[in-house]
Amino acid sequence: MEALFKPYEFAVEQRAELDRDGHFVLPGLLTEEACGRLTEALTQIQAMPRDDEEYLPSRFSAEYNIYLESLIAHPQMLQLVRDVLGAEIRYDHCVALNRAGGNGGSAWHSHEYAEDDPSLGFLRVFFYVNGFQADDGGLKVVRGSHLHRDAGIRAESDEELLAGWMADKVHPKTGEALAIEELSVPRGTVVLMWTHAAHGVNGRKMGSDTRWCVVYAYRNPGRTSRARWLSEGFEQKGVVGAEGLMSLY
Ligand SMILES: O=C(O)CCC(=O)C(=O)O
Ligand SMILES: [Fe+2]
Repeated sequence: MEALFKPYEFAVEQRAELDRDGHFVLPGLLTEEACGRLTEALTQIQAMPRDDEEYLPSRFSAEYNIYLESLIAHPQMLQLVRDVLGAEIRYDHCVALNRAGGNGGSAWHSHEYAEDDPSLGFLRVFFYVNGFQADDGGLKVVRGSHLHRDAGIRAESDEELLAGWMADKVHPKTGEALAIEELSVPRGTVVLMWTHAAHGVNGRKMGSDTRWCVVYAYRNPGRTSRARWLSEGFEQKGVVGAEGLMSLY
């Protein structure tokens, strides 16, 4: 099996940071070989016709590319995910997040899963294959926002988020004021994020190259998941190593 990650540390301290902040950055974690293969895979996804409204090749990326499929159950992927979620995990989705020059980015939002049961986690694993600068397709976060476990965070701009959802809230663990943070990350970076974290994406500059990115999402079973994008055929396919990971419950 080809290595996916370089050596890294994800022990109790790092896990505690993820739980406190809502996200955790592993800079340059992807091997050079993995970056090459991912670029190839995401280029192929990007070239597929997306005239249908469902954007199937992006939203079901692993079903359209064998390398992306193989990462669902890559031993290093599963180890990292289990270090966060524990032994009982399910695959949720794999979505290509390529952003070409001029892409408008994404408004502020959070995602749903088991709002009433914090023991059920939902983890997003972002692969920022060629990284990004804050002002060029950069991911934005609000430390501590995930602890509110609010699936309904929505804002069109930083100002709207500040004046709206953030206005009357603090970091539930530290008591500190909430703040918007713009990340910049190098090539090969992996970002872990709890799904209830507030996040948004700055636009990609006109004339910039494409930001190659894919997200893999996993969760503790227990609830239905709105984002569970996999076809029945794919669930039944028997992806090697993913036995027991593909079912809803
Ligand atoms: O494109 C990105 O960097 C983030 C996309 C996003 O919000 C998500 O996949 O949940
Ligand atoms: Fe998101």
